[in-house]
Amino acid sequence: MARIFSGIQPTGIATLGNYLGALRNWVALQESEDECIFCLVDLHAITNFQEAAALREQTRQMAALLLACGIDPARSILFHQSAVSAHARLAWIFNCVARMGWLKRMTQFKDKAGRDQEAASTGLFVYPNLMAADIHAYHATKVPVGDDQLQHLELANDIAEKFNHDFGVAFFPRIEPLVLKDSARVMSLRDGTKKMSKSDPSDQSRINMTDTADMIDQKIRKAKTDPAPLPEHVHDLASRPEARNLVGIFATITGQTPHQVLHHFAGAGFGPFKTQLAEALIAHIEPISLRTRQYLDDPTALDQILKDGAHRAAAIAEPIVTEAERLVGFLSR
Ligand code: AQP
Repeated sequence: MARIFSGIQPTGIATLGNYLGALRNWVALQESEDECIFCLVDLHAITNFQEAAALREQTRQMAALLLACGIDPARSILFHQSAVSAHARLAWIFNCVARMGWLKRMTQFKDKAGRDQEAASTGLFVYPNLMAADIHAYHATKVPVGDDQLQHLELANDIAEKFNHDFGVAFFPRIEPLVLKDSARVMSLRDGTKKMSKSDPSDQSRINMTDTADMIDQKIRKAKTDPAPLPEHVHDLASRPEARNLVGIFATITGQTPHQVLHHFAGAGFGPFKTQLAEALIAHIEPISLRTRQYLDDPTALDQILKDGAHRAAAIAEPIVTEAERLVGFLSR
């Protein structure tokens, strides 16, 4: 049995992108023989400023959504990162193992920091070290990731290798990325070249997993497209990022291939396509949204699920990180 670790930032309400690219796969992973640990990475979330009250609400909201999607706390460990101090302690050690040059090569820092890198938090710069600590604190060996995170996983392996080499041990295992088939990359509804993001300033750019049927319908109707009809072949979507994105969403949410979707809609305008896309999304999202609200109606029970999860997570991470601290030369606490 291997251990799987994955995290999501409570930086807003999860989007259809988070759902199709990550959450839906996490639920499926619970069927495997592996032990699953799912973490609401609030330490990562504050690498960009969050209002304190909003962060608390977003963390509960994300927990409720994960449960509503089918994460089962009886089978998996679900908790918030700041509740287990092992993450921050190991991240500090890794800050001292990783090299500046390694971090400077991280493309996600460049993307997220934007033009004014000098104004980015130092936390954002060392974000990959914390991500490495999240995984290595559990000796997890499988991490479900999208393409955009592969570079961070390579760095996590480089850090582990250097740690093992520096201290003459074989303590941290190698991590394998779990590249999931059918894992979809969902793009913004306003710009098909940009990833759909929960922190995009425009709410019209995304479908939130808590949107009502009316909101979903309205956002899909207003989603950017082009004047040409839907083509017959998938390769004809290559230079039409918005159309390609909507066809991709349609295919993923209805369990078809883009080819099958185009076979049905080829030659038609976007009107009828969008109507059916909105219907399919509503049928999928509405029950999840309803269950999320039910979990949020009982914050005490929700907090208890996270506390239990943190307790179980700490029971795994504490001895591993304590041993890492001993190897580094810290006196025991
Ligand atoms: N648009 C997307 N399509 C497919 N997968 C996506 N993920 C995020 N957006 C898409 C996947 O969701 C998981 C959790 O992501 P995260 O919250 O830890 O960070 P992120 O990738 O930075 O997601 P956001 O929504 O864009 O957050 P903000 O706006 O706060 O930066 C990851 O597995 C990610 O690949």
